[in-house]
Amino acid sequence: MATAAAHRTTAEAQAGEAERTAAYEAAFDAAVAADERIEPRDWMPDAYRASLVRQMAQHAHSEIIGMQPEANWITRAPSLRRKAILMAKVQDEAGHGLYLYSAAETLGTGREELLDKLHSGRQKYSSIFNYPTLTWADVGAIGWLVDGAAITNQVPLCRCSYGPYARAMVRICKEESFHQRQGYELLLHLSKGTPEQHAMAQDAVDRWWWPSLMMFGPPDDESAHSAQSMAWKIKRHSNDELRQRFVDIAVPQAEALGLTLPDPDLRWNEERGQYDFGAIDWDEFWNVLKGNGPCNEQRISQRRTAHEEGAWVREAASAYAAKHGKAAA
Ligand code: FAQ
Repeated sequence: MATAAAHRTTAEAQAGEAERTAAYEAAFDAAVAADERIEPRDWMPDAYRASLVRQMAQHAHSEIIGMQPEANWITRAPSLRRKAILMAKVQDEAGHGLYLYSAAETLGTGREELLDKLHSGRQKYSSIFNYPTLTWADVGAIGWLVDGAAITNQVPLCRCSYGPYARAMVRICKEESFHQRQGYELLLHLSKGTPEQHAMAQDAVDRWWWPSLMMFGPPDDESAHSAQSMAWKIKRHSNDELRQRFVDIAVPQAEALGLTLPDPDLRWNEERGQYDFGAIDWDEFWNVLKGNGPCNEQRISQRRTAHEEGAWVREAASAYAAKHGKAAA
């Protein structure tokens, strides 16, 4: 008898739990449908939380790894003005990483854990940062194309259903917009400069164009996460939609710069009201994701070294916080 009663109690408790979860789930779905923000203390499906951590971590890692290709040129910037601008930009990227790691922390995942996953290759960062910056014009091409692609992808993230991520994106997009314009202005100067400078600008655009298109992720029919992320309103547009939007913005800008985009199939499609463009080399993209891009090893080893060399700063900050009765950083 006692055992039957115990079973009944367990079954009742399980039924009650399932009912509560269904009610939480219905409230979550209704909030997403009504375009309300999900906040850290709200109930959310485990898979929603996990997918957000995955995307936000990859985004944060991209910001801090993305400091490396341009930082390579700080000491060789051609003037004090250019050096100051580039330093400010690279510093901004560090700040973006911090906002995003902090936003990910609101989901219960600490920065140490995320950095550990980056350093051990268990989490990704954007494919674009595995390409080398060979000349000064690359700084311009990164600003114009890479930051331009980043803005196109990130403006819709300001309306992401998860509040802390959406709010972090507002400031990030404002700063990316400044970055994009500095790159454009730099390339304009080179393009209108000496024939050698023009050639250097063209060469940089030739090398950065296709990898920039790959930043938007695989084609829609190969994008594992898009359908669910769009249903949850984490993503508002598909990878291909945003890629097309970027191409349509970039073509007239290239004309104004006096530079050509390295795609013989690029042409206006009157019917679609959009530009057609050539086939992307997806083998190259997947290969870079697997770790075989030109700079993958260099980027990760430099990141690990920077982390190890910064250990004393973290220790000092923790000691200071302990001394002053604050929570350790
Ligand atoms: N690189 O199913 P999907 C910047 C992975 S901007 C590497 O389509 P999803 C600013 C993807 O994670 C760059 N991996 O994935 C800056 C997934 O793998 P998983 C960062 C990529 O999430 C400028 C698999 O492929 N921006 O840093 C890439 O729905 C200048 C299947 O893909 C963001 O992270 C890629 N390009 O869509 C800094 C924006 N694409 O996780 C310095 C936020 C896809 O299953 C200097 N993220 N993968 O192992 C997003 O909008 C999305 O995550 C996408 C990918 C659109 C990137």
